[in-house]
Amino acid sequence: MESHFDSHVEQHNEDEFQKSFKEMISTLPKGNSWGLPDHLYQYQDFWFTSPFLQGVLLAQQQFEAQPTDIILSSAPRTGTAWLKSLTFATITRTSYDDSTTPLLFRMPHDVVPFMELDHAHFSANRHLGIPLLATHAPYSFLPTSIIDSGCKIIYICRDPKDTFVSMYHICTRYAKSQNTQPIELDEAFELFCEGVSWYGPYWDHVLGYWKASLEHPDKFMFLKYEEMNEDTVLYLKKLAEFMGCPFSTEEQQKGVPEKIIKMCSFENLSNLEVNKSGIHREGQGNLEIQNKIYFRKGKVGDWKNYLTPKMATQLDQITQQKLSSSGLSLN
Ligand code: PAP
Repeated sequence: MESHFDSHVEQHNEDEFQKSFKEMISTLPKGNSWGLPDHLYQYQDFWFTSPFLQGVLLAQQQFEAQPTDIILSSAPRTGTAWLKSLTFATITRTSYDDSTTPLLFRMPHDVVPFMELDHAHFSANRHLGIPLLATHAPYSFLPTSIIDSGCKIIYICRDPKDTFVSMYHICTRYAKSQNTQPIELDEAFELFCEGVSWYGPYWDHVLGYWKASLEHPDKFMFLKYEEMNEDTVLYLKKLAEFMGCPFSTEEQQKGVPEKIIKMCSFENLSNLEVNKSGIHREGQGNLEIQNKIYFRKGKVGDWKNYLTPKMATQLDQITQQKLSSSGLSLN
């Protein structure tokens, strides 16, 4: 059955929504743009750019989750594209192999859509039996239908130091591609520490999902980029089980998990022509970005090449303070 979210929103409602959104956003606290064309706006304790906030609020009104949906959640720069490619390749492994998968000619963000921006694309995937939908929305912003339907949620997080360094780089690379003035590292660092970053404060984003995962362990899988990197085979098998499509003994003997991991590796994906020369969201104004900007190094601990020991200690202290008594560690 076609859901309300899948169908076109009536033009009148859409116009009304945009009008009230425009009015509402003009009243919000405005934050630094990190050198990008869009400012950040603070709404209910989190910072968003306008198109993403609009997308989250629209999804809250319209998205009707189904119990079989699988939501991939993450704060920006924590491993979303990697998680998308691994889950997509695992779910579609009986339809495609490593020589036919759409991941060879579409970048991961074009293969698994974002709730905030890609409604139509998701319904097409769902009809094809690919129930994966991604979001950067904080837990408290998820549409109630996601919580009520009991659908599964996979969250990935990352050491805040590497997350910050990755975020700083995507902003400077994007600014350079647009010939605008990139933000300085020190300024970006202060903003990140203060929580003024995309979907930040980063720690609050992680904690929202962490607490929810403790309350509903059967519905949540909580991953860390570093642990996935350390033992990808183990975590891919766990992911497959969690998604309801475990690898059979025969598949394991044939090395199917290892093949998926190789295909989705940073080295492989970043060297594909589509990810070297393709454009993401072509023609969508400020959302348009070169695919290659998304792929940088894919390493754990690259922060050591950018942060001074003082900066690293400062971030670690914030992390310790924010996560104290949560039972979660991030570095
Ligand atoms: P997004 O918020 O822009 O979607 P996201 O995919 O969550 O970003 O994270 C990007 C990070 O994952 C980048 O890290 P880096 O800046 O430290 O290098 C990116 O390089 C890394 N990444 C992308 N693809 C992969 C992959 N296949 N395996 C491991 N890391 C990856």
